[in-house]
Amino acid sequence: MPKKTAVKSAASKAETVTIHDQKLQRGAGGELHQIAEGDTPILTTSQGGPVSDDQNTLRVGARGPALIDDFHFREKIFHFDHERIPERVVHARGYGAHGFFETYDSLAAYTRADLFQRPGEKTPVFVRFSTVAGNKGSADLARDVRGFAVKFYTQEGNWDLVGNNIPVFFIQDPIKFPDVVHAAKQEPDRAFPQAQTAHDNFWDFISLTPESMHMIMWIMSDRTIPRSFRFMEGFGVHTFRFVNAKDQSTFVKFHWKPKLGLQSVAWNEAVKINGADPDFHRRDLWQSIQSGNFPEWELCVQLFDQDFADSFDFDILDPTKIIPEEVLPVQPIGRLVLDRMPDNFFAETEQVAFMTQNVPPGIDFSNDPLLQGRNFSYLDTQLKRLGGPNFTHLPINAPKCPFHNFQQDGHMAMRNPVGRTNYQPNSRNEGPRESPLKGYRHFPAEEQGPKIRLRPESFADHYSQARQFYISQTPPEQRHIAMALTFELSKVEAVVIRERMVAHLMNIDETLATTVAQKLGFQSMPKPADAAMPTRQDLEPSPALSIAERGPQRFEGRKLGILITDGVDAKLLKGLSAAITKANAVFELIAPKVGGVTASDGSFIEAHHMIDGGPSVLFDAVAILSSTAAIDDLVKEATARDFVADAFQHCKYIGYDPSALPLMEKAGIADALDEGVLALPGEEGLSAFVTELGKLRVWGREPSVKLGKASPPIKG
Ligand code: HDE
Repeated sequence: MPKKTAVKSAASKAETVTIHDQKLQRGAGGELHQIAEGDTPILTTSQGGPVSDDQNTLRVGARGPALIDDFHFREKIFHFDHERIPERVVHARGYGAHGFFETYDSLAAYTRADLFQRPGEKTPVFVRFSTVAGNKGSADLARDVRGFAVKFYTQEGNWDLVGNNIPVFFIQDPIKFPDVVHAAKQEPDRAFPQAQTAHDNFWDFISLTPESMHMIMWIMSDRTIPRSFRFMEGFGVHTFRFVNAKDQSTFVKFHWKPKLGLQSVAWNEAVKINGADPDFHRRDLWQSIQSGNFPEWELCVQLFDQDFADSFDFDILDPTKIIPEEVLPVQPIGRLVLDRMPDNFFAETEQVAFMTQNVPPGIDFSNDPLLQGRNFSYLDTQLKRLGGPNFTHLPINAPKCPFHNFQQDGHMAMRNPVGRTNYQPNSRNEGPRESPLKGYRHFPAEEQGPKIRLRPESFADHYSQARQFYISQTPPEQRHIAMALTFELSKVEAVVIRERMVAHLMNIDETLATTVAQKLGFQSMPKPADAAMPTRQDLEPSPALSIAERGPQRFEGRKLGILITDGVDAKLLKGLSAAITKANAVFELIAPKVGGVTASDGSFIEAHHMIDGGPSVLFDAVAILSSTAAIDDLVKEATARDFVADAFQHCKYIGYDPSALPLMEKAGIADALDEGVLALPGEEGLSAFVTELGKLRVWGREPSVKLGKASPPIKG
C-alpha cells in the first residue's frame, strides 16, 4: 500500500461532487464533507466556535498519531460518552405523549383541587406508559404490568397520578419492593431472561409470598399483553383522599377507562409481535396521534366514606385488594385526550420525573403502606436519575402555573434568583410568602399506636379476591390464565417451586390448579398451601373484571391487514377500504413484493408492506384479496401461508375472496372454516362485514387450535 506523507490543507484537495442532488466536497481520503453555503448555519462546538472539518481528527501528518489539541474532537466525544442517564430501575421502557384533561362537572363538594372546580376546564397533561421489568431496549409485548403515569399541570401545582394497568400490586409493604423487583428482573449472575417473569427467581419469590396471589391472577391474564396502550385501563391502585374547602375528606380510588374499550392479544401472537415489531406499542401510539386519531380515556372515581370503609369485606388500605365496581360504581369525572407527541424523546419521555408525592391542595394520601413508601422513593430516585436537585428546571417537569421560592444553586441550576434577599422572613418585604388559606393543608387525620413492625390482620386474606378475579373471567380467559401459568412455570427449573405454586392455586380454584398440574406433568396434586385465612366462596363474580365480557362491539381504532396480489378485484378493494375508513378504523395493504400490485382495472396499488415484513400478527383482522391468476404463486410463499395460519390460530376474523381458497387449503385451515372465516360479500355487504369484525376474536375456535383435548384428571 503506498504511504502518502505529503501535508496539504483539506481545502486545497477538495473536489465538488453531486450525489443524488446533494452537493458535497470530497476530501483526500474519499470522505464526503457538507460545506455551509449561503444561509446554512455553520457547525460549531458547544462553546460556539466554528468548525472547519467534522470528518477528520487532528493528527501529526495524514497517517500520524492524534493530538490532544483537538478540542473539537474531545468535546464531541466527551458529550457523546455522557449521553445516557441511568435508566429507571423499573419501568425503564416507556413511551409518552402530551394532551389535556377536561373536567366534566364541578367536584367542589368533594375536593378543593383546582382542576376539578369548573366544568369544561382543560388541564395540560403528559402521560408515560411503560413496562416494568424489561430494560430500556426490551420489546413492547413482554408479559408485564404496564405503567400508566399521568402528570397534570394544574393551576395549583403538578399532580402526578402514577398508576398501572392493573388495580392491585404484588406486595403489601414497601420494604419488599426491592425484593419483588430483583426477583422479577433478569437473574444477576447470567443477566437473563430479559423482560420476562418466566424464570426461577421470580416464581421462587412469589411462591413464598402469598399476598401476591391476587396480582398473579391479573398478570397471568390477558391484561399483561395489551393490544396497545390505547386499549388499556389504568388504576391509581391505592386509596387516596379528596379534601374539600371545609377540610372534609372522602376516600377515592382512581380508574382510567379507554374510550375504545379493552383489548389484548394472544400469547403466541405476543411472542411473534416481539420479533416482527418490537416497537409495536410505540408505533401504535405514534401512528394514531400523528394521524389525528387521538386516544381518549375517562377518569372515573369510586368515592366512599369511613362507614363504607368499615363495612367493606377487605381493608381499603390494602393495595392487594380492589373494591368491585358492582359493589361501588365508578363515576366518570373527566376525559383525557392525547393529541401531541413529544418533540424529543429524551428531553420529555426520558427526563420526565413522576412522583406520587406531587399532589395539589384537595388531594391527599391514605395510610396505604405502599403509597407511603412510594412517597419516599420517587423523589429519591429522581436525584439519582437526573443527577441533582434541579430536575424541576427541565421544561417537562416544571409547573405551568406561577411558582416562587427561595431554593437556589445546585447542579445545572437554570432558574437563578436575582437580588439580595434569598430567605424569609425578611424585613425588605421581598420574595414570596406563605398562604394559610390557599396553601396545601394535610388532612388532619388522628393517628395513634405503638411504634411497631406489624402487618394488620385485616390484610391477611390472600386468596378470596384472587378467586373472585378468576371466576369473573369467561372460559377462554380462564384458559389463557391456565396456559400462562403453565408456560411460566414450565421455564422454572426447580420442581419444588412449581409445586409450591400449584399448592397456592389449590386455594384459588381447584380446576385451575389441576389443569396447570396436568400440563406440568404432575403425577399427583400437592396439598393446598397453608392459608392465614380460608378462601371465601361467597364473593360474587364481577363481570367488570373480564375483558371479553365488555368487548367494544366495534372495529373503531383497529387495523385490518389486507393481503393483495396482482389482479386483485379493484372494486372490492375500494369498497372494503371505504367500509373500514367509515368505521373509523384503518387498513394496511400487504403484497408479495415491495412496491405493490397491479389491480384488475390496470391501476397500480401501492402496498404498505412486503409480506415478509407484514405478518398477520400486526393486525386485528385480515382479508385475503387475491386473483385466480396470482394465487398459485401466493400459495408457494411460506410467509403467505403463515399469514393465514397465524390469523386463524390467533382466533382472528379472516375475510377472503373466492380466489383465495387454495391459500386456506395450503395453510391447513380449509377444513376448519368457522363463523370467523368469511367469504367477502359484494360491495353492499361490506359494512356488515366490518361490523362483524367488531367482535374482534372468535375465541370459541381456540380449543381446536390450541389446548387440544383435556388430559385425564389427576387424582388428589
Ligand atoms: Fe413505582 N417506582 N414503586 N409503582 N412506578 C418507579 O420511579 C416504587 C408501584 C409506577 O413513567 C420508580 O422514576 C416503590 C405501584 C410507575 O416514569 C421508583 C413501590 C405502582 C412508574 C418506584 C412502587 C407503581 C414507577 C422507578 C412500592 C402502581 C414509572 C423510576 C412501595 C400504582 C413512572 C422512577 C414513569 C416508577 C418505586 C410500587 C407505578 C423506583 C418503592 C404500586 C407507572 O421510584
